[in-house]
Amino acid sequence: MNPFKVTTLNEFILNSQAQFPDAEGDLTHLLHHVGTAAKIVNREVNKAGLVDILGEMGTSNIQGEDQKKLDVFANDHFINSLHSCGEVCAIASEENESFILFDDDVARKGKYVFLMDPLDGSSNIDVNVSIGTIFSIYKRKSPIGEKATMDDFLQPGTEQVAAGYILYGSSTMLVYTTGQGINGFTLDPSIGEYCLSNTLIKTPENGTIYSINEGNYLKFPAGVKQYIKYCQEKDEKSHRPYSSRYIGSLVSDIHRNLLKGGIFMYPVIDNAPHGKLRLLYECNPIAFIIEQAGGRATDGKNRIMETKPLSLHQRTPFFCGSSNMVNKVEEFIQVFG
Ligand code: AHM
Ligand code: MG
Repeated sequence: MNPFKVTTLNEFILNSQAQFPDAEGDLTHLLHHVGTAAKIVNREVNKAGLVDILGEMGTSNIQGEDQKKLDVFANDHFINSLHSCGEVCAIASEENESFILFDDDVARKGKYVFLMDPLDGSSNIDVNVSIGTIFSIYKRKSPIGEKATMDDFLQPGTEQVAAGYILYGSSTMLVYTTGQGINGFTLDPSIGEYCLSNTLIKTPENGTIYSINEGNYLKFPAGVKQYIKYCQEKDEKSHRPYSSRYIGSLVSDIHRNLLKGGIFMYPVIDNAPHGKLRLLYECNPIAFIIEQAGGRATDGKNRIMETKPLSLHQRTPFFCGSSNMVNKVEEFIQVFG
């Protein structure tokens, strides 16, 4: 192996495209734009403490949550960048009630719809804790050349053609899949390029980390409470008690567990009877990544990616990570509810 060989994201996606002689390069072009938009968001995230971009915008998004200025910047920036790329006919975002239709001649010919949470974990921005962008890409169902429709977005996760996340952490990473495994790229700020750092990531079948907001313990279903007890019990063979780790930034919690092995859980709770996380632009893309790494993602009973979406901002309970850990929590849910 040549120690000086660096594979950049753009080189990697071009090489990947070359394996499919019929590919027209449009997804490659789109992924390139995602990477570039994320670099600019990363620049703003990094200097957030220096300029007046921290703090609340004074408006709320459609879910009644306060919007932070960086949320708004990331949302606007991804929308504009993906519009200019010409491969996307419409975008759905956590920050916008309805989808955004690109109704010009070029974009109407775009083959893809793009769904995103432009800046997830935004309550962590002000305190300099890692945040992320999550994205999901589908081929449109509506005829190319016409206006995109809601049905283009309400496809099950199994139809995703690509998905990924960007982690704005101690270093910035882009992790994505097109269904041929997952690869991770670390942004080298000195050259401004994402460099391949994690090839064909596989997550351990058994992990020793459980991630859940235990402050909600009293509101959890009985099966989840019993599983947490199981995680805390001593058993040398299964390396219990497990460690509890919870950042409150989905991308960061998932990324850590992906590499180390673990389970992330956001169940239904009394005041969130359908769970908190959104199916289309949080759970489905993460589920695609985790499955490609050999893990599992379910709502406690059913595979997340097979859920038929009914609305853009639909929420779902979410259990995701090392396959044997997800199997185990499902057993508890089946017995105790
Ligand atoms: P957001 O999209 O408003 O940022 O909320 C999503 C975040 C996830 O990143 C994280 O897993 C979860 O909400 C944390 O929720 P809680 O604070 O209820 O534990
Ligand atoms: Mg979010």
